[in-house]
Amino acid sequence: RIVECSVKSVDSVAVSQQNHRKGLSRIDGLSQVSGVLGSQWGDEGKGKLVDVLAQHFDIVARCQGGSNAGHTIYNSEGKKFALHLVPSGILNDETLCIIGNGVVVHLPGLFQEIENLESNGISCKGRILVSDRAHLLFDFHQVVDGIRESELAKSFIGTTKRGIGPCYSNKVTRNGIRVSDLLHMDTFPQKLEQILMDAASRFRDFNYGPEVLREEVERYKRFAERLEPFIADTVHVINDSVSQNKKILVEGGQATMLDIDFGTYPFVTSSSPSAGGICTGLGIAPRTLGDLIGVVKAYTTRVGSGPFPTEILGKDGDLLRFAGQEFGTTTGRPRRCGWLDIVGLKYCCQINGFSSLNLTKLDVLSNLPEIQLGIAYKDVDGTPIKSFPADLRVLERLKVEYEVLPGWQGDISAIRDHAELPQAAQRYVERIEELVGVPIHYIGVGPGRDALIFR
Ligand code: 2SA
Ligand code: GDP
Ligand code: MG
Repeated sequence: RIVECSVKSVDSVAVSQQNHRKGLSRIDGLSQVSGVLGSQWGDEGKGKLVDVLAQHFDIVARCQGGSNAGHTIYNSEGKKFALHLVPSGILNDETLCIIGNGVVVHLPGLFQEIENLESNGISCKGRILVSDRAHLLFDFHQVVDGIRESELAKSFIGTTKRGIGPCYSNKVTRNGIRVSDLLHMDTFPQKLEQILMDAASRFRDFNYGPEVLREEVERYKRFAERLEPFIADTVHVINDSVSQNKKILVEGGQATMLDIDFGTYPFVTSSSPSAGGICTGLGIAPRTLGDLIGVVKAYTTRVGSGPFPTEILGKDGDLLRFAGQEFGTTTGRPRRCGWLDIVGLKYCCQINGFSSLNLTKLDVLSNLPEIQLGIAYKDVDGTPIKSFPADLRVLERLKVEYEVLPGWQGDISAIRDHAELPQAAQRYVERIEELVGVPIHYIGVGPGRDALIFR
């Protein structure tokens, strides 16, 4: 059920139907357990691809991150939804959405998202499951996130201040509170008091009184009742579904360049948005994993601090930001913009073993006189850098070697056939494929569901 696009002429009807058929065969060919992962610094357009593919999957599952993620999708009437915790399969009535054990769950945010969806006629009852192993992210984690950022002063990370780092810290310190703890309200207050005390002993600016604790416990008693029908052993649900031959699509949040291990540490998020995070965040065995699609924007964006070798500063960067409407889906922050970084992309492909790529926002590059591709890194002394550097000092001072390609003129957003794209746009797509060695099976030419060229 790929949504048909609005068409204007008989020719475009034929092209659209052909694209539709190509899409069906591409999607039908995807493995039983497939994944969609970000391959830059996030906001590549993962939500849109997941929404399109979800129509052909039984389950869509999130495995890491939390409400720092912002996935923008549009329904077939063009209504916009910004999702943070709820998987992007929710617009498809028959898809079960799972929030896996690797996710950190802010319940007030989740309920707000559910209310917003339901007020727009999207039923969530019985369609969202939250892992009993997932960790709870409390409001105080968000406060601590803000305090940590202030402490860092000029070297702040530029987090979304959604409490992600502090919540994963509790998880790893082993004093976190999990969703299953909501089913034991007798011990919950003591556990909550312990992590509040822990935070208060570390941060002078963080304080809580007995009144705050009491109110929070009462609030979570109500949340516990409300969440109960959503709580499940999702490890069992997913593995059971695998044995029943159901199709499962994993939706990554953030991206490999923000991965706690592989990203530009410490300017990263606190989870594993790369392939490994699927196994640990859902309880899926590695050999069960099939196709992984890397989502890559036709240029690069980054929100928050940290190295960005191909960044375009000044007026040209601003032009790209406005053309691509590059503002954070969660925080509204302006995103930094730059050219596509092939070195970084190859590194991501290596780590994740992508079977194909979805190149998104190609339409945004229209009408530029020329387009640059960052194809190699060199150290300040001119020595070629062979792999993506771990060392921030190297990353910050390296020189990028660019290949310059001709741009194309005109609007490409109504095109639904690769062969009908301007020659220069086709060349751009093919050159990326050549350099990276992974086929581009999907090309985004607009934000809507239908604005996708299948190859
Ligand atoms: P955090 O909040 O601890 O995960 O922040 C750590 C770094 O991870 C980056 N990060 C993101 N980067 C891009 N998009 C994200 N989601 C939102 C969106 C972001 C927004 O979809 O636009 O609205 O600002 C996201 N989430 C985390 C973050 O910028 C830090 O660099
Ligand atoms: P995600 O976090 O990877 O899901 O991406 P975001 O939703 O944060 O940001 C991607 C933005 O680009 C959203 O506003 C999408 O609606 C939009 N988008 C996705 N694909 C395309 C595309 O091919 N062309 C254009 N113009 N916009 C797109
Ligand atoms: Mg986003």
